[in-house]
Amino acid sequence: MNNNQRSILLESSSRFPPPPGVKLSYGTSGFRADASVLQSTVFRVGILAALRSLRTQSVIGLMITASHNKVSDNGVKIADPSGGMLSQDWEPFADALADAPDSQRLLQLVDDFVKKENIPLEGAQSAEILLGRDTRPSGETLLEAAKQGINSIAGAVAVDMGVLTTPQLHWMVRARNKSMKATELEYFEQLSNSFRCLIDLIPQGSAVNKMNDKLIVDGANGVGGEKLELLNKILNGLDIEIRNSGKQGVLNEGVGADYVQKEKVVPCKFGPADVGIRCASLDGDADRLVYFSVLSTANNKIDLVDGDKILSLFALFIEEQLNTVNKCDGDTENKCYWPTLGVVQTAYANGASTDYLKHSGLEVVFTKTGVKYLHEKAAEYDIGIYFEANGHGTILFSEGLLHWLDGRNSELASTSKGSEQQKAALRLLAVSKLINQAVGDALSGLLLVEAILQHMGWSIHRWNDLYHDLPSRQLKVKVVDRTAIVTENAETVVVSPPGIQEAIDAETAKYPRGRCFVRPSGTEDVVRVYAEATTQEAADNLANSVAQLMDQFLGGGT
Ligand code: NG1
Ligand code: ZN
Repeated sequence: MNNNQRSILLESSSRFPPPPGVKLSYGTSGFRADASVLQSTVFRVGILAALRSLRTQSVIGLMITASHNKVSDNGVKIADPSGGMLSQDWEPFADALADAPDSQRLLQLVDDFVKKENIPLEGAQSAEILLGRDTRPSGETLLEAAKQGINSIAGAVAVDMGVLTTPQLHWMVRARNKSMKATELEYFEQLSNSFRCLIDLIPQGSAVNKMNDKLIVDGANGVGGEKLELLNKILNGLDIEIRNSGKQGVLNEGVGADYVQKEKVVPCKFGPADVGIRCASLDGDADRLVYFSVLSTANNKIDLVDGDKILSLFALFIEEQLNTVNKCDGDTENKCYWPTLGVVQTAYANGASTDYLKHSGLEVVFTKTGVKYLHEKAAEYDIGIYFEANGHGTILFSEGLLHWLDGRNSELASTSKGSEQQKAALRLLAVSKLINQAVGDALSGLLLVEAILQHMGWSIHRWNDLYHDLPSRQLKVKVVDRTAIVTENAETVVVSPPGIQEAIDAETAKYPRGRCFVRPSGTEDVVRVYAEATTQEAADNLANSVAQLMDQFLGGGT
């Protein structure tokens, strides 16, 4: 590092001293905390993003959001060149950088890391970082801190893309690195064109017209509602009403996908008048999507159609199209290609969904909680479909499969234009363009759900009847040090502190079909408890007893 770079870094970092006593780690989804303590972290993530861009010689993304957390929180995360999450081997450096107590230590860390990673740091190479933020009031100041971090590295340029959903920013990073146009308009056009394509390919005579009813979307009072209003203007074939679009009401307060999924009640501005109508909820940065319908009985209860069921719908549709495209008649047999198809879930997936997917003949694998793990696993297949129960997920297509589908489509266009096989190939190609290949995206996921429901001629009730969820309960427990809990086996077994797993097992054994696990949250200072059983009462009791065990073993207070 030359002296000029050294003095720029020292000077700028002295303007962003870390708040005393705050220790953050790059958890499930970047750094998250109360917005008031994040200035220095975001500044340092700006430095990190610039170094990452120099190292990869690619465009990098930096997103300021705390997703479904309360409005006073905020957070920051990096999008890698592929549009995915920051490579895990850089996370320890991210942690060290965020925790450096002063400018000198920060400089030392950067110096060592630059040498270790061979990063060209003398300004000879350029770096470009796309910045996005959600609608949180703290976003603007934090974005400024990120810019200053980026500007502290010679040759690095920050490009402010404005208020965006998290998946929009990831999509833009991916598109830029594929030398494609990457504005918001292009994003909207890609979504609306591929959606239109799927609608145009709906088989004649399917129950489509009966399905052409209204969808009501809860925008969580965040960026998703705002963006859906824009997208809706260029869509046709859908009747969407948007509520909680952020003009009134507080972000994520009594609204949004996280609230709806965890509480299983209607969000604000929904009620008895909506009984029977198909409804959907986005989260605060629009990377999660759940559907629901309002029940006619009182108490604001809903029928929840969660990420597991979105996954099941997508998997059924993809399987059907693969079977059709490969329908081999005689001499075309050698043209068949059976891609690997994998479904990825976490321990939070409802047991009934896993049973259903397995009985449908699908390969189901499990990873730890966190999109980075699911995404990585899904990328091992030609088609990898992943979803968290909370509604975050997408479908990944391998380049090889897309190439084969393109070829198959051209060939069928000349031999049997308009055949079912060709239509299936076109549908799969359209899905690969509609669904965000970078990260889970509520807007593109919503359009795919809508297209598939129209294709199948299904109501939300028919979809929800694919299988029936086992009753479940999720609780949070505040403990002295949540990192004391160490898990294995996709977080289903606690290996430390000793004795906890045995105690959980003993409790779980009391309930027929009982299942229970605990893990430290990566985004909040809590231990999460999940329990499943054959009745709601049993699931609640199991969760409560295990929450008490956490208290006994780890101290704190529930
Ligand atoms: P943590 O706080 O680590 O449980 C939550 C979600 C994750 C993921 C991240 C990122 C649950 C149980 N956990 O993580 O699935 O979405 O937030 O936003 O929903
Ligand atoms: Zn989110």
